[in-house]
Amino acid sequence: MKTVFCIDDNPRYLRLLQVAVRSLRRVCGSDAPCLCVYAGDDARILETLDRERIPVARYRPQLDRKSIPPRFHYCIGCFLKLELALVPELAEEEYVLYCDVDVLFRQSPTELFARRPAYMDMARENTAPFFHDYDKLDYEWRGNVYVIPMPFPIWTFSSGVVVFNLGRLRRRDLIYSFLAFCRQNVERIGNLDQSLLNYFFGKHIVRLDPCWNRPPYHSDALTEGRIVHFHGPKPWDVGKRLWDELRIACYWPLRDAWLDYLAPDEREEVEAWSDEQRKLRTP
Ligand SMILES: [Mn+2]
Repeated sequence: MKTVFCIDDNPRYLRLLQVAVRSLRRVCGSDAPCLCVYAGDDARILETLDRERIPVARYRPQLDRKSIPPRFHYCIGCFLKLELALVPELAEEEYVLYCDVDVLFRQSPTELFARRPAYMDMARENTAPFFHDYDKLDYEWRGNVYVIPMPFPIWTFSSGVVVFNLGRLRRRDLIYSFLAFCRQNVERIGNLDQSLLNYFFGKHIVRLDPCWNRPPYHSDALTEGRIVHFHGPKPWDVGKRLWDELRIACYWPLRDAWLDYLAPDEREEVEAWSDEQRKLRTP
């Protein structure tokens, strides 16, 4: 099974991707199949991917700046994972392991590669179940209106690590129906790509063990985290007050483990990002 990552032109995503792939190769071997879906045009990024021997699929998303409202453009790259079923380079893949670039592999995800989800498998996010302003969402597709009742209370699955059944999404154009739902409901939902997956696929999502998507702020992330997900503060985010309460437990040792994958010049650049934040922080 291929491990798939998605980036756009944010240079910090590139740094995250490099560490994600290096750690994948350390635990799975240097020939572990992977693919980076890239929705940008920056020659320097392509050069770095080439140097790093990361295969690239250049892709123009359907959920683009025209169909996604401007207030989400700052993080528009997060929607890319929703379209993996349409990426030509993945047309032969029935199943893929999608990972956010802000992950660190600490053990081979052999168990994930063996999974054959009906639609998709994801780990639960450690949030309380919640309710939503809408008790149903509707959308129109190819002349019909569809209504999706919300599975209240909603237990959210994290979109940071997902085993996708791409074959299933391609069958009967389900992917196009889902993208119609996304375009028409992105303004009504809370949490971007993740909510779109949770609300549309609801009870079809099967739960993964939390060790496959462990945030560093869990007290047992060092012992239990097989894939650590820097959900919240990224490894250079050491200053922003907003995340003070998330830089706890295993954040610091896992940040060190992440930094250890960098070459000296790369590390210097990341430390400079951290210093910028420390300077901005007022006593
Ligand atoms: Mn993430």
